[in-house]
Amino acid sequence: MSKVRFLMVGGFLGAGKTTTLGRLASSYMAKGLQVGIVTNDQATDLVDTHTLRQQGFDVEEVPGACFCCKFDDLLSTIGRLEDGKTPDVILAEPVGSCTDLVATVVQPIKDLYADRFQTGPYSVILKPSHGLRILRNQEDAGFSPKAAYIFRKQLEEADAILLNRIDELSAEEADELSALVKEVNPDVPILRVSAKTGQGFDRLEELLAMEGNFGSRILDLDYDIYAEGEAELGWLNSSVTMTATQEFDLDVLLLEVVSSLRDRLGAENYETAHLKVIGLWEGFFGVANLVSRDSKPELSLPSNSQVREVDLIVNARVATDPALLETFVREAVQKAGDVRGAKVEFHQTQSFRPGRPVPTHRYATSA
Ligand SMILES: Nc1nc2c(ncn2[C@@H]2O[C@H](COP(=O)(O)OP(=O)(O)OP(=O)(O)O)[C@@H](O)[C@H]2O)c(=O)[nH]1
Ligand SMILES: [Mg+2]
Repeated sequence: MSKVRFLMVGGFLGAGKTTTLGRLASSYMAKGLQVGIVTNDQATDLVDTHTLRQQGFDVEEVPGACFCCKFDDLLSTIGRLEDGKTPDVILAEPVGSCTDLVATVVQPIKDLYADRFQTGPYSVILKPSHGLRILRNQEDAGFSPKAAYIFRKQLEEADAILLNRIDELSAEEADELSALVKEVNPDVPILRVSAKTGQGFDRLEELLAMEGNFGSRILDLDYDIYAEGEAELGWLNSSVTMTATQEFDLDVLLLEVVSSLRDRLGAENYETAHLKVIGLWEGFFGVANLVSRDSKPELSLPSNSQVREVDLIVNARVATDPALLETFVREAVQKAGDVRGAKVEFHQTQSFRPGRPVPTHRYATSA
């Protein structure tokens, strides 16, 4: 039996992992390959799972904690993707505040499941907005030194770094980022890509097809700093239904919710790592995002539709108190409902600070 290619793409919150996996999945499928995608989050109600499913991909999720702490769930979830099918490629997206994935996921897969998987390079996406501020050691990096520590560690363990959003960067910024990455991980290949436009993806696919002993940069990691850095984030997943008597523009609603949250959080100087809202109704869907305090809210996937009713899922990762974040999200969604004369029903809201990661396995040396 041929082995399944296991490709995990990491990177900080809002770096472009889901966009990258969607683009890779489309390209592999166009070449006749069967692809399964595994998403991951600290809670349930994942915008990413819905976003990728709505695009027609075969997706299963590992909710409740990161892959490293739910290693057995990761394997059983991949098993569900294999149910009645024989995927050629499994694409896995870890939680964006997670690191030490080589020691806790790649190494155990290589060692314990060598007969089942062939592991490709572990690539990590560099998010330019926070990357420039953190790697330059700017005072206004937006996150504390502990969160910055996680950001650097993510880059340090990568087999390849994807310098994303190249469509927006000047040549000088891209050169500076490449030089800063080299200080963290000197020998790593750096690919300039745009998950949005597809620029650089031919080279990325060539890289991901390479054979070799990947996943061997095992980190020297202080789990206290890691845990404290993660716990500085307020994490919120919320599901809501909005029902109006008159039709309204779904995309305008999605952008309005993200924009009003941006204003509210920005006024208090709370740094956003990623704020995303998906609206779903009868086969239509749209997604709006905010990836940092100083970026513009954007409609990453427009629905181009008018609706009277919509299911909304809000996922927010912001450096603030989770209870406050929940208040802000409730108020923003309620306000958007009120101006449309809509009934707003909150179904489930989980808001918390991520707990200390306790990996199922941790390989101190390369197997
Ligand atoms: N301009 C531009 N925008 C991008 C690019 N890649 C991703 N984005 C946007 O960045 C935002 C975040 O992208 P995602 O793919 O959701 O990021 P992620 O890393 O999966 O985020 P989390 O799962 O929350 O950690 C979305 O608004 C995307 O449209 C890119 O290459 N260029
Ligand atoms: Mg994602």
